[in-house]
Amino acid sequence: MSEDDSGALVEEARRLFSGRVEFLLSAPALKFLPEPTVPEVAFCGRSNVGKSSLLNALTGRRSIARTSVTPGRTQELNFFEVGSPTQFRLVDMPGYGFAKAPPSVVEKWRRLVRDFLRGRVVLKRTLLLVDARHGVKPVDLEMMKMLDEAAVGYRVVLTKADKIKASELEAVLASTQAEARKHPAAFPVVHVTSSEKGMGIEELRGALLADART
Ligand SMILES: Nc1nc2c(ncn2[C@@H]2O[C@H](COP(=O)(O)OP(=O)(O)O)[C@@H](O)[C@H]2O)c(=O)[nH]1
Ligand SMILES: [Mg+2]
Repeated sequence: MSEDDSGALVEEARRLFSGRVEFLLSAPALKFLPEPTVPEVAFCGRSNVGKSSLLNALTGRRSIARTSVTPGRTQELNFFEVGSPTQFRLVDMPGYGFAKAPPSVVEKWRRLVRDFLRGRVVLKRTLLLVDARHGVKPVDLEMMKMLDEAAVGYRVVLTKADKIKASELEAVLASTQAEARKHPAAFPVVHVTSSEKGMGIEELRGALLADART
């Protein structure tokens, strides 16, 4: 894609995301999923990674997705529609890696997420969020493996980039990129974002729109 094209894409994405973005429904099990009528892009990551904040930053809204100080409470897939008429949906997947979750809760999470990833025909891409302060953790590797096995292409997105020094960010970006290259379904290019400072948000919006249209 030429630079002109990607500029146009970013602008189109900006317009789209500043228009209609609406919560559709919350699905605690697969039987509650909405009809697969439009493309979808899903978001996943450890609890507290900044998933809700990123969704809010992308849509330029303060609280389309609820940010929370009590991580690991929601075990649902939350669907948001973008565009009028709806062009695609964003899917907020339940966070993982929360401490002290009973095995039954973890198992329920695993089944819901795995079955969604494997069976959702309209799912175009997943964004896997990783806290820039921590880098890829064992639980993230498990998630990457699930995505690889479901053959769902994913982008690794570093969050909270404003929280660390530039030199540290460079190091974590390099190691995350190296990890991504080992995974067949992962994009080799890792995104760097800060929902707080707006860093990387425009580009990610453009990438999302391109993903939804693949
Ligand atoms: N400094 C900073 N803090 C962030 C950023 N994104 C999220 N946070 C904070 O991290 C915490 C968890 O964010 P949240 O979006 O609720 O995470 P979620 O559990 O993954 O949905 C909240 O206190 C947010 O304010 C960011 O880009 N920069
Ligand atoms: Mg959240």
